[in-house]
Amino acid sequence: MAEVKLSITPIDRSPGNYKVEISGTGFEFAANKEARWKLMGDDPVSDNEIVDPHGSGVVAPDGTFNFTGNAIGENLDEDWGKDEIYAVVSIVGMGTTFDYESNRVSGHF
Ligand SMILES: [Ca+2]
Ligand SMILES: [Ca+2]
Repeated sequence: MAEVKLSITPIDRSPGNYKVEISGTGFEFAANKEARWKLMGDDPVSDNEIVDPHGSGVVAPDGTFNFTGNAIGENLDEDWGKDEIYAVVSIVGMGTTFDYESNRVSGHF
């Protein structure tokens, strides 16, 4: 089963900066296809897209991918109080676009 994992970790000695890692497994059906990723803020009414970072890459022949980006806390601060961030990975180039959501990462960014 296709699965996307998101992790957000503070960067040492760089206050307010975070390393974002998006990894996927089980994407054999999309081998060598393009995967575009973005981050979203989870909210009760409508989820907002995080402007940066975002990116794209290619799904490996074994159905995995691993993308990284840098985020500033200001962009991840999607909410008053605690923030809930998740990644959306879209597989393109297959006629239909397939979207996959990751786990939620909570924090005070
Ligand atoms: Ca929220
Ligand atoms: Ca916040």
